[in-house]
Parts: sequence; structure tokens; C-alpha cells
Amino acid sequence: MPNSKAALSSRTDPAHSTRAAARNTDSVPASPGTPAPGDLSAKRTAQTQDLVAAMPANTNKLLEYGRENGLAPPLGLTAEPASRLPTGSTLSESNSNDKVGTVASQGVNATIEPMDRVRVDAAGQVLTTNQGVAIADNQHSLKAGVRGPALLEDFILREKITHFDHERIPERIVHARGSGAHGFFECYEAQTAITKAAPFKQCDKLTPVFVRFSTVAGERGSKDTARDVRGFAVKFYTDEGNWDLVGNNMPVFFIQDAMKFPDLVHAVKPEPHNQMPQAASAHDTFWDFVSLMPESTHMLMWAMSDRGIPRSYRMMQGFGVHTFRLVNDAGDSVFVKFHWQPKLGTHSMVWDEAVKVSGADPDFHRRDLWEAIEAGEYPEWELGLQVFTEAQAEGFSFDVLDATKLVPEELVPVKIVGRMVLNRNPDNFFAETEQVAFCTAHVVPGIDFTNDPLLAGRIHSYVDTQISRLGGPNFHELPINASVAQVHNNQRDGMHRQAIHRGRVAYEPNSLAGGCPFQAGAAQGFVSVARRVDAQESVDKVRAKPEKFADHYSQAKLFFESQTDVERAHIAAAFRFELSKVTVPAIRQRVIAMLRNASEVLAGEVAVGIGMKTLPPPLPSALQIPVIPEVERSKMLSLLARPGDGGIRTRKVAILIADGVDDATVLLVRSALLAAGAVPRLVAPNIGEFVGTSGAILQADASLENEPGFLFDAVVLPGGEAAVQALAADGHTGEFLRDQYRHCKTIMTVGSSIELLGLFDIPGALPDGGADPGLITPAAEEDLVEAVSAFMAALAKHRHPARDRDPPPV
Ligand code: HDE
Repeated sequence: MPNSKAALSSRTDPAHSTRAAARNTDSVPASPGTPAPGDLSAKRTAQTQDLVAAMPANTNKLLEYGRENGLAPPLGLTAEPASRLPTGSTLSESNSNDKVGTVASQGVNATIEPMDRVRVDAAGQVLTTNQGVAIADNQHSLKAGVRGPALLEDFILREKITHFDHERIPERIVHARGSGAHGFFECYEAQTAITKAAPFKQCDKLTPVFVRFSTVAGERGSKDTARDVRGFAVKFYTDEGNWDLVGNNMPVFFIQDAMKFPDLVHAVKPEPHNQMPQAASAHDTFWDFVSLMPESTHMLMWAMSDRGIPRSYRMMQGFGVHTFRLVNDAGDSVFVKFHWQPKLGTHSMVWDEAVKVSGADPDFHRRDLWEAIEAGEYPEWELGLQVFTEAQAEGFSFDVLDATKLVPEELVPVKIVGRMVLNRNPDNFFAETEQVAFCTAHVVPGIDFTNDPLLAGRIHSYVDTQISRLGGPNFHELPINASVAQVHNNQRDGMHRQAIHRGRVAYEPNSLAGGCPFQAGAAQGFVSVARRVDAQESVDKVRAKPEKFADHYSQAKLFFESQTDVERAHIAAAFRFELSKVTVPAIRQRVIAMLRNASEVLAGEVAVGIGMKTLPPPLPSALQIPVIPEVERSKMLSLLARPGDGGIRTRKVAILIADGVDDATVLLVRSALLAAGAVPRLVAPNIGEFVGTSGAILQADASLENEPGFLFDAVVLPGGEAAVQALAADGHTGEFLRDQYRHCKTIMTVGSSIELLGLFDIPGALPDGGADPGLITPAAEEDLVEAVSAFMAALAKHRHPARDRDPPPV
């Protein structure tokens, strides 16, 4: 063995002890020596020591105490490592292969990359198992012999069946039935004076959104056209984190305190003993509950109005419901109510139509939204803000923390600040629309809560429900829920974790990762608004409501008084229908007693409709001091106040044909409608080819049987003697026309096809003898072009309420 001095000195080289020490994970010398060149392990040890030493104390601790510090949290402490070595999990991270890839990019969370990272397309690919093993035969299970028995070792069959067995997840407890779409929000003008929220930072700024519309009570497979509130939930993927505005198509709610939500939902859902009725409030338990909760009267007016049966998701308003706060850079805050206003205007169905549509096409709203987007007719809403100060709010006759109250537009106007366009359908319903998780708790700097007690419960409820619905606390990592802003924290593990965190630090404060990720501080991070609405009041712990919440009727009255005659008649009819389905007369009595406090006229009409001869005395009022409302009529509360742009784009028009139809008329009407953006369809006794009077071959793509009349916004009867006879002989034609007439839709007959109206008892004029604005009946020789433009103008009106009669004459 060599024993020279040189050999000895090489064995006592300090770099050697450094090298040896750095190869242990449990103990090191008092001070790490200088690493030899290329000795990564020792280099990491030395750099870790330097990094930690750069943060000798947590000086931010001094800023954690006291109210003022609480309002302005400091930026977290951080130190720059000499290289990426000390913050990594392992020195072997640079060894790459096709599976592990390379090292995490610095400061990047790759799980939030655009959804392309998880899109799958199988073009040109063979079938495989979930482990990537190619499947030779997808037709047979593995058997011992051609006639069996099947073998347990068939991992291919077992994987396939097992996955299938677990395809369903729990549906949402409310809002189970819904449809969604992607799009963007565009800011018209910077709103930085009132909010620092990312979507409102500058003019023309675009923020991606995902929107889900829904009914509330029905199960996931229930009909779209139930009488119900509609959910209108918008997820803004802002560059400062996700903001979810989880609203409805009505600006108020049934209850004032989250404590009552499970009761409300249990009351409206199918009754627990027999699980009936599905997707309907017309049953005992709902009306029993709400008539014992008179604060629901206002919301009942909305739900019983035509708002409860919208024509389309694209034609309804959305509301944030609660009063929220906007906060600017200086920390000043104002109150705000959020409004979505559809460019197409607000339009609804009539009840008879909604009932029939639910049978013929339970997916009516889903289909409508999907088809419009596929056709490039992107639905659009403008976002309006009602902004007011706390001082203003104190002067209102109602409490802005009470979700059963709205702020009349006459009191605080709605200011339009941007628009939302839905321009992309989801690729996969389950992965996107079903797995999207809206949470009221998802707010960004610039948006904050108020003390609305309903909102408080919601802030808790949504995160909580996603944990069971989506199987654990990592639902934020599902592609549809992932933020586009960076996500870095020390939350770890849990079911189905996607992120693979680099490094060994999962706590804060730390010095081993140079302090990262560190707190953002007040300048960049979310800081709750410190002001309280009732700052002057006692801070006793109580279970109570403010006095103003006791006004249960002023705004129910305001809503009813603000409706047009036909809308009022529909509200009365809706109460009549719902109460007629209640099987306990005493519940009906209580509802009438409640309605009397909002409108004697309404209560009287409904009572007559359900055969109640004597009105019960009004329910006692909880209000001590009578309220003098600021506004007694608000015209913007009527659906008719928002007719839209007057166009007919996406309106569905049936052109009824049969052999011998006047084909020139068919082609002219069809091309005029297409040019105006409407969707004409040739409907015949059966689908297939039909020959017109001049020999044109017409393809009927729908039949009287598979697309009944109530699915269309209007109908055209083009004429042609033989066709008129053929249609007259088909009983479906009568139903088709009667429904069109009864639902106040536009009908055009050309030439002799007017006979069909008489044949099926359709009146040719209004009951008072006046001209029916929805009936266009040119003679064959008249100028068709003029008639078609009159037809399109009538169609643009959506419906002709002048024809509306209760009960309907046909
Ligand atoms: Fe909801 N609500 N809610 N809600 N809500 C849910 O969350 C809840 C309320 C609304 O398309 C649930 O993910 C409580 C008002 C919409 O995915 C649940 C209270 C408004 C959606 C929940 C309310 C809404 C939900 C069920 C009273 C209008 C569908 C599944 C304190 C402003 C979102 C889920 C989507 C869904 C709780 C009242 C709107 C259980 C506790 C008021 C649009 O968390």
C-alpha cells in the first residue's frame, strides 16, 4: 500500500470529508467544507447552508400583531438560492426519460396549463387498456372453450366493466340538471376607481369564462323546461385567480338565512316517501314550507312569473343576488349588485308550452344552447353593476343584506361595464360541465363579501359539497377547475393528487426553500375588507335578524305591480296551477292568506281559480313599523322591458309541406328566413322527399310526429291544393296549429292553406274582432316578399299576447 506523504494528504483533503458528509441524509459536520468541483451533493449541502443562513430570523413576526398590521400584511420573507440545487427534491432529477420528463420549470405549476394538456383524440389509434396495452379483441370475454365458462383472469374485461361500474359520481344536491359553455368576458372600460378586480383592470381586457346554467330542483336527467329558478354560474379564470359569480336568473331568494336552506331544499325536492313529483314545486311540502316562511313571498312572485319558464338560457337575465363589495387599490369599498343582461332580450315560454316541450324534448334548453354555439350564433350578455355606498344603503327602506330584496333600478341605476360571449361548446360533458365546481368562496382581490347571512352559509357550502361530489379536496386540479393564474402553496396530498411538488419544503415560514412560496402581502394578495355593515351595533353573539328583514311583502307587491296585464295573468295562473296540485286545503288557505299581504287582486284571482269561496284573513305581519317603499313600480322588472335587438336570429320556424306544396313559396320563405339568421325546417307528415307544384324535390327533415308544433317559434303554411288536403287529413296538423295559436306564436298561411285554420277551429281574428297581429294570411297572388317581411317582423315580437286568453279558446 502506498504510504507517501502525498497519498496521505490526498486522503485528508477537506473536500473528501465534505464529500462523505454530503452523502448522508441524517447528520452533517458542524460546518460544511468547500465542495470539490463537480461534487453536486456537497454543493447542495453548502448552498442550502448559505440559503438558510440568509434568513437568520423571521422579521415578519413583528408585523403579525395588532389590528393595523392585520389590515396590511407584509410581503413574505424570501432569499435567493445560489442555484436550483438546494430547493430540489433530489439530485437525480436531471435524469430524464419518456415518462418522467425533465426537471420542473422554475416557479411553474404545470397542472394549470391550458386544457390542451389533457385533451385526447383517438384518430388512427388502436384500442388499449388503461395501462396502454393494445387490445386484440374487444368483442369477447376470455373463456375456457368457445362455450365458456368465462375466466377470472380476464383483466381486460374486468378493467372495462369495473371502470364502467364507477362512471357515475354523486349529482349536485341542487342544480343537478345543467348545461355549460366556454367563452370570454370583455371589459368595456377600466373600473379601477371602484375595483382592482382583474377582469375590470383595463378596457378591452379579455378574461376566459366557463358558464353553467341549470334548474334547481330536478335531478340530473330531468326536463329542462320545469317551472323553476335557473342557475347562472360564471367562473372567471382571471390572471389573479378564479372568481366564481354563482348567481340565478332571479335577483332575490326564498330565504334570508343559510340555516333554512336544507329545509327549503327538502321541501321542494320530490317528497321523500314516494319520490314525487320530479322537478316541480307544485306539491304539498313546498307550499307548506313557503307559506310558513312569508319572506319567500317576493321570490314566489318571480318563480311563478314567466321567468320560471325561460324560452332559452340565452334569453334570461342573471343576477349575483347578494350585495357584494368592490374594493379598489386604496382599499376603499363600495357595495355592488351584479346583473347579466342578454343581448337577445328576455323571453319566456307559456306554461302549456313548457309542459308539452318537456315531453317532446326534455333537453330543450341544452339543445338550444348547444345548437346556437355550433351555428356561430354566440350568446352574449352585458354585465351591469349597481354600485352604491354604505351610507346610501343605510337610507334604504330595506336591508341590502337581505337576499329577499332587490335594489330597484330607479334607486340605483345599472351601469354596463362589459360583455360576456359564449363561443365554445365543451368537448366532453362529464369532464367539463359535470366536473366544474363553482364556489362562492372563490373571489379575487377587488371583490369581497358583505355580511349577508345567506351568503355566509354559501361561502362554506360550495367547497364542502365539492369534496364529496368530486371525491376529495383536490377538485381544484381538475382541468376545468384549474386556475390560469399560478397556484403555489403548501397544501399536499389527498385523493387523486395531480401535482408533483419539487423539493422537501411544505410549510411556511421556511428558509430551506428560500422562503418560497412566500405570502404576497397586502399589495398583491387578497385582504378582506375590514369594515362591517353594522360596525356601530353591539357585537353580542346572537341568532337573530335585523328588524328590516321583517318586511316580507313590500317588494313582492312592487314586483307584482310592475308587471304588464298579461304577465300578471300568468302569475295568477301559475299560483292557481301549483295550488291546485296541493292536496291539503289548509295549505292552499295559508298561501292565499300570505298573498293577500302582497296583492288582494292576485289573492282573489287565485282563490277563484282554486274554488275557494271565502278568503282567509291575511297572515299576521311581522313588521313593527310600516315601511314606506321608495319605489312602487319599476318598469324594468317586467320581462317585456327587454325585447332584445328585434331580430329573429336562431328562431325556429316550421314550414309545413306535403306532396303538391307550393314549392316556389317554400323556397322563397326559406331563403328569406335563412338570410335573416332564423332556422327554417321543412316539416311533413313523415320525413323524406316531397314533390312541389313545379316539380322541385323538397327534403323534409322533420315530421309532424317527431317535431310537434310547440317546439317552433312560428309556422308557415305555404299553400298548394294537394298539400293542403294531405295536411288536413293528418290530425297532427291540427295539434300543431292549435299549439302555435294557443302559445301566441306567429302563423303565416299562403293562399288556400288558410282553410286549415278554419278546419282546425283557429280563430282568424282577436275575440274583439280586431286583427290578430300574429296571423299573416296573404292570398297566393299577393306580393309574397312583403308578406314574408311582415311575417318576420311579427316573429321578432316573439309572441302576440293580445291573443292570450285564460282559458284558451282552442
Ligand atoms: Fe346554491 N348551492 N346554495 N344558491 N347554487 C349549490 O353547490 C347553497 C343559493 C347556485 O352550476 C350547491 O356545487 C346554500 C343562492 C347555483 O354547479 C350547494 C345556499 C343562489 C348553483 C349550494 C344556496 C344559488 C348552486 C349544490 C343558501 C343564487 C349551481 C352543488 C345559503 C345566488 C352551480 C354545488 C353549478 C349550487 C348551496 C343558495 C345559486 C349545495 C347553502 C341564493 C347557480 O353547495
